Amino acid sequence: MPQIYRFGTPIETGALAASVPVETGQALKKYCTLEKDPQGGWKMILALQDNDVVYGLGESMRGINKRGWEYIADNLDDPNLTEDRRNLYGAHNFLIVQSDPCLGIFIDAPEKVRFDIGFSRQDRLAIEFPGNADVLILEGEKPSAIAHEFRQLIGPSWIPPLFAFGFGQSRWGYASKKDFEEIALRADELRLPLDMIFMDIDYMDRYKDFTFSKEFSDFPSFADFFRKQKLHLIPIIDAGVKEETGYDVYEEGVKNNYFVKCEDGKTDFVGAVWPGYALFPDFFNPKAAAWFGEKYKVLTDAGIDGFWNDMNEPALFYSRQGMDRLRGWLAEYAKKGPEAYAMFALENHVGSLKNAPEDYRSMHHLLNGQWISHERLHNLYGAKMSEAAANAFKKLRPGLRTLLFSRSSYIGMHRHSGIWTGDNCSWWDHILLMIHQLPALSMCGFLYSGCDLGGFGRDTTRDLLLRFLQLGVFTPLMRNHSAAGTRLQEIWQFENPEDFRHLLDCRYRLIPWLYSEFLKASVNNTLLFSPLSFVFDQDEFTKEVEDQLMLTEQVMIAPVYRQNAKGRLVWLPEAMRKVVMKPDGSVETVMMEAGHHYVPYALNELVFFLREEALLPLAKPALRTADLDFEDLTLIGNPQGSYELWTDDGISLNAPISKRLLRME
Ligand code: MIG
Repeated sequence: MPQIYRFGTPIETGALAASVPVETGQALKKYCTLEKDPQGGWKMILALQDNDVVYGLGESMRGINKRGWEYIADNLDDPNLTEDRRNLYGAHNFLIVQSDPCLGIFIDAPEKVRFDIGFSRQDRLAIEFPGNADVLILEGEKPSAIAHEFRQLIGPSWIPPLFAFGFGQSRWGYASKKDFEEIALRADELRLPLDMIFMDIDYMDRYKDFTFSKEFSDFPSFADFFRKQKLHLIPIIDAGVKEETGYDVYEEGVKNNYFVKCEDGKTDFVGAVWPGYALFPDFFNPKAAAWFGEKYKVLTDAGIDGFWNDMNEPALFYSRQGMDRLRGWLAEYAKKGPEAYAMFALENHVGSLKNAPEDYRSMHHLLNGQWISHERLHNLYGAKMSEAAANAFKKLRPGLRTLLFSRSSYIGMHRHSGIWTGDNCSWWDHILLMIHQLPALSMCGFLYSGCDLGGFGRDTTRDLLLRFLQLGVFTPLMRNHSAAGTRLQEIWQFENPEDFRHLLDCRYRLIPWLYSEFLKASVNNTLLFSPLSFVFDQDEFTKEVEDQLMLTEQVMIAPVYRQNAKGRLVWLPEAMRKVVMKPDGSVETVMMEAGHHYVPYALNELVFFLREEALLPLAKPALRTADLDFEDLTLIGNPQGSYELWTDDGISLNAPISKRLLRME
């Protein structure tokens, strides 16, 4: 039986959708030792045996097995996703300890939580959480059962519109109409499947949310041009609202006290982000949330049906107070003249302006009639922004699904939004990072997710982009996105675009199946991606496999993530059917014995594995998801097998699902 152990008076986070019995926090002692720290927080400590594995933590660094590092839930905008990072953009405080018995642990608290998973001591799991927290404990026989139970408790994962499974082209820096038109044009010329074109911050008038630069003054007709080609423009919305007299969003927000305040509860908190000085909507105030949500109307009225919410940790380049502090310090420093470590002191003072803890501490929200510091609910801010948007869409686009994904997140947000995993780099290791994150995201309900394919920061290469796409073929969000200033990364920047086209064709051919499996995973609260060990739990070696994934219980993927490799070693826990989708459009399947194999995997083919009993439908290639024929399917796999295909209309909220049993005659 799931059980909540309650400490203090936790803030309502909305993470759980089901009601779970509550006991006093002290009763947690039956699972662990419990220590109180002088600041009022708690530390729970569990012993780890040699063979125990710890899974979970959604979007975080390191492996599928989280042992051997310390992770901190503290949503942060920092684009350096190196191995030693402790906190990323989202707080997904759920983990599964595979031990005897298996335990699921969810720390439901939107402030800082520290997971020391064998960092201080290899044989110990220590979780430090604040004085106000709900600790949910699940017991089960297997990790997969615990994951399933957790997903039931947090409620069904959000289902995006069908077009969101198409390919998306994006780049920070597209600013002119021509930039966007060019994408449609080139994709057309090269016959590249495409459904979405993303608009980054440069479509706005000086980074003001819900405005357009001069270039897009006739936005509705501009949007129409793409709609006619069955392409979806997906604009970005940032959390910070520019401080500017005459700007309606700013003025209305100030007048109605809709922005986050300083400690005094009166002055608006001002931080610098892309628009310069900016204010932050207080999404915890229902009126402010409804008001901000309404603002998407200028875009939905123009036919826009998808958005990405960015900078909602919220990211702070610096604050007005921080800049004042720096000025004071610099004046003093200039008087003194340089001393030892001068450069470090300077760098530290300037660098620590960014996302400064004292700024987050000074931000204040009025919650249930009481002023509380942002620090106490920091990890929920981005989720609340996306909830505001999702609620507004119900009115702005009644009965229709709207694509939405967010950078910052908290468990619970998975019921109305997806995520992307932020500013990765054009690094081979970041293919592996996505492989590690996908199953953990599934455990936390974030089924609609993906990374920036090709890598966001730094320069990509042709082979890296192809390898990223070979993984991206399987991730619900499949988007090529890159940062301004990096090497151009659209497919047409590279030789032999037909190799890329083939991978996109593979994706579109797989969409009926992928979408069907997505629906099942959402409705049945099952994992879309899981570690091999969740499915093959009799086999000890699979616990060590960190570069292959199960995508549903029937398909195994083993992407290549090393440069110049012409294939890779693959572990088959049982006899499986290797599927190769060849560049000429043919599909080769061959049974392989259980065991270790070197499997060739060329840049221009798609390789994956089916369990022996599995049957999988493939559609004919199409250039748009809307043109996919869900009736005209080829079946591959077990000649005696069957497949239940789930479909719906792909656009309506609560669309009825129809189920069709497919068999090879
Ligand atoms: O500070 O809008 O993660 O996808 O291209 C950078 C510009 C702000 C961060 C996002 C990235 C986006 C970029 N944004």
